[in-house]
Amino acid sequence: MAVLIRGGTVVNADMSQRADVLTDGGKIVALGADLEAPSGAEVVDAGGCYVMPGGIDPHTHMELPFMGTVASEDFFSGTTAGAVGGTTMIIDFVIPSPQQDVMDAYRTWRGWAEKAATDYSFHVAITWWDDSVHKAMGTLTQDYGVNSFKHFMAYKGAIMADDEILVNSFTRARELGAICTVHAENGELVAHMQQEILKQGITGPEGHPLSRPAEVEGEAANRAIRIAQVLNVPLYVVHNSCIESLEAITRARNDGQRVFGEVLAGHLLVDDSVYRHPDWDTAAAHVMSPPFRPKKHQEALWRGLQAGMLQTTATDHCCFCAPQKRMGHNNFTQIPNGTGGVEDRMHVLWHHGVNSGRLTANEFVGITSANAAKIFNIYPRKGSISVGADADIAVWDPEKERTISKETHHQNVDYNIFEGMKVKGINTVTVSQGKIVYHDGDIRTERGVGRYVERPTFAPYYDAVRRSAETNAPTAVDRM
Ligand code: URQ
Ligand code: ZN
Ligand code: ZN
Repeated sequence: MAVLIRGGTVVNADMSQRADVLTDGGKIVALGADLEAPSGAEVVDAGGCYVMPGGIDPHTHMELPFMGTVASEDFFSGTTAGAVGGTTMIIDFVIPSPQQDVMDAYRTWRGWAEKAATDYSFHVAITWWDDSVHKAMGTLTQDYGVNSFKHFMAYKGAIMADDEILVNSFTRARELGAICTVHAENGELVAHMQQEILKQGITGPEGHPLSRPAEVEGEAANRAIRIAQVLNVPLYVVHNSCIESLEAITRARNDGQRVFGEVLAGHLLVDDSVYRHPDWDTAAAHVMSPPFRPKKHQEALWRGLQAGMLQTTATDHCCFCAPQKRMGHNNFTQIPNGTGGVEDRMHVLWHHGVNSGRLTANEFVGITSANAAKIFNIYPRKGSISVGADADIAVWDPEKERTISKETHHQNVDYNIFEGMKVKGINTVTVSQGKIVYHDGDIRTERGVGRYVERPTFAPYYDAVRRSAETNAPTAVDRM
């Protein structure tokens, strides 16, 4: 089925142009003026609208088993909600339990994701280490299109990667041509601070941010950056929430180190006052890690995006409903960590990013799609409106308004961290794999049509490193 998107302005990360867009067979097949609609094609009038690459959310956790429960959003409902909001691909996480066979975990998550409505991929978390993990990393990069390995430096006693695991895994990732990603919070400090706060009799959600101040994140971000520097492996720091981690990334990037930073839409717009809300459920709904921070961090994060020190935006969509959050009713350390946002990310970033003048429309495409595609090596198949690219498209009406609410969102969670927020500029049409999956309130997603997207390793970079190791000739890499 062909789709002709007529009369719009194509907005890519690098340029904009007035052009019609023709898709067929799931690919973009033509861009140009006054394109003819093949017989049987669906025609979308994009007059006055922008035609942008579908969003890529590089950080979600659909149906994640975590802290004694399972996230309420599954791969079908979550990718549907994403499509309603203009996002056409997610990168989720395989998170083996310590001692769990990594390939078994990978197969389990692949099974869960088969219900997805739009395309998806997986970062694989390294939560323990032995020869089997070393081997599995090779299998995953060479046979399954995994080029990114995640490390939780938080969550002691559960999935925390200590320095030994970081060093082993980072070394292996470099050999394989993969990128390392980290959840940067010092898990030892968090565990200690949690007990200290409980001893003071603070058991409510207000204890959560107190147990993981920004310094805890800044230390871990810098430690991961330094380990990556010594081991010469690229690093991607997920959900930067504070000045301290942004400063660590900025220093490293100014030194020419290959470090990338992600920021959540939530951390850009929600502050720590939520934890002092008188309603327990409301405060607990916002318990996620790193926690929402005082406002001063938000402006710094926006500046980080504007300056190019942070390259991607995500949601860390990991939903738990009130009954689940109440598992921690007497002890904040037992409140399942996670919040939603996959449906609202692009809307809130356009309103507060582009309408505010902080970002251009092209930069918006960069931070919501193209940059993640480049970093995770699927550009320009994804993240681009160009001939040959996947036909994943958001038709964006800059005049259309929406008020965000749990009453009207399509996320399977009973709370919305952007509740009541009025935004102007949203997608009216979403195209995934060349099919219209959303059109002005009409949701047409289909269970199970989403595809697993393989992501190749970064061979040229690592070939240079490998050659230099063999010939001892210094390369640009060694001079970094
Ligand atoms: O830490 C994460 O990224 C997962 C477990 C989601 N939860 C969260 O609080 N961020
Ligand atoms: Zn995390
Ligand atoms: Zn996460």
